[in-house]
Parts: sequence; structure tokens; C-alpha cells
Amino acid sequence: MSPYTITYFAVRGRCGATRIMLSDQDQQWKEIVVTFDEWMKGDLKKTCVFGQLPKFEDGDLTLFQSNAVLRHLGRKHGAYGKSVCEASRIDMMADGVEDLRVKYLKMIYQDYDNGKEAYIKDLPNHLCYFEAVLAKNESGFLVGDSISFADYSLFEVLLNHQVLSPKCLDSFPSLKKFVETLSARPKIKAFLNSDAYKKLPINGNGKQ
Ligand code: GTB
Repeated sequence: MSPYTITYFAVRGRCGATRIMLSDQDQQWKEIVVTFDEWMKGDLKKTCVFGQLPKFEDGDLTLFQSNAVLRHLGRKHGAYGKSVCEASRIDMMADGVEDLRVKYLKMIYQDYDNGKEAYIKDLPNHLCYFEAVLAKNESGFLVGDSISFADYSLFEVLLNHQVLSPKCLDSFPSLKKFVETLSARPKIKAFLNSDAYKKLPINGNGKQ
């Protein structure tokens, strides 16, 4: 039986990259879906270390913070580099992805109607950094020659951005290739084609 359980709302949201990573690593997991009404009762919130979901369980270990979950899975499944230096560079890239994710979420949840156009216009100024890193690494991954949790996180953020602005990767050949390559990995491809993935909205407010 799988040791993994995700407790979260019925969205991709902060669990999108985790689910893609678990799929690609050939892992099973259980989902506990929390409705808005259940959450508003407040009992579950009180038990969450930062008062928020997702909650991730690996047997007796309970984690909060989606990036801590990705790092945990990276350590367990060999997706955290092959040396201390690679691991540190993976952390750096993952933090860069988090900066972009936070900008995106701020626009989606706080400024969609007024800010979407300006966000899309400014997007190349953020994507260019990831393009430069990928263009320099022949492996097609962010760091080293194997996939890391930072790659899953970047991949998932880029998928969301392609929904927001379908042409946003057109002037970034390495990013485009990165998305194509990861989308074609058999287990990721199967997951992205699954009902479990397709039925969930990207964000909790229906904006995308
Ligand atoms: N840094 C944390 C992480 O990475 O895990 C951020 C977690 C977070 O923002 N959690 C949000 C939450 O628990 C849900 S993700 N919010 C409830 C609260 O703070 O009380 C965003 C989100 C918003 C709304 C819905 N929804 O309505 O279904 C789903 C997800």
C-alpha cells in the first residue's frame, strides 16, 4: 500500500507539481479532498502547522508547505541531484520557480481582471532566466543530467502559463523543448491525460 496521502482542495493549485512528480516516479497516492464548507468549519485548519493546505503524509511523517513536500520526494526518489553542490543549485532553481509561482498566484487571486494583460506583457522578463539556464545545460534539465523536483515545479508552472497565454513560450526554444520533453515522458503523459488531472481546475477561484 502506498504511504502517501495528499489532503487538499479540489484543485491542481499547490499540489500540481507534487502529483506530476509522484506520477513520473511511479508512485501511488491517496487523495483526501476537502470542500470549502468543511474547511470553513475550522477544525482541520487548527491542526495544520501554518493553518493551510496541502497536507502531505508519508506514513507517520506529516508535512505542510508544498515545496517541502517536493524536496522530501526529491530526497526519497533520487530527484535532488547527485552531489551537495547539485542539490544547492536545484534549491536555487526551485526558489526561482517559487518566485514566479507567487507572482502568478498574486495576479490570479488578487488582480486577474486588471492585471492579467500587464502580467503577460512582463512575463518574458521572468521566463528569460529559466531559458538561459536550460539553454546552457545539454541534458535538458535545470541542473545536472537527471530530473529533479525543481524540474517538476518549473514544468507545472509553465503548463499553467501556457493556459494563461498560449504563445508565451514561442520565443523561448529551450523552455518549449523542456515542456515538450517532460510532457512526453510516458508516466507524465498518462497522468496529464487522466481524468484525475483533467477534472481539477488549475486555481481555486476558477481563473486561469
Ligand atoms: N506556502 C504554502 C504552500 O506552498 O503549501 C501555501 C499554501 C496555501 O496557500 N494554501 C491555501 C490555503 O490553505 C490553499 S492554495 N488557504 C486556506 C486558508 O488560508 O485558510 C490556494 C487555493 C485557494 C482557494 C481554493 N479553493 O477555493 O478551492 C483552493 C486553493
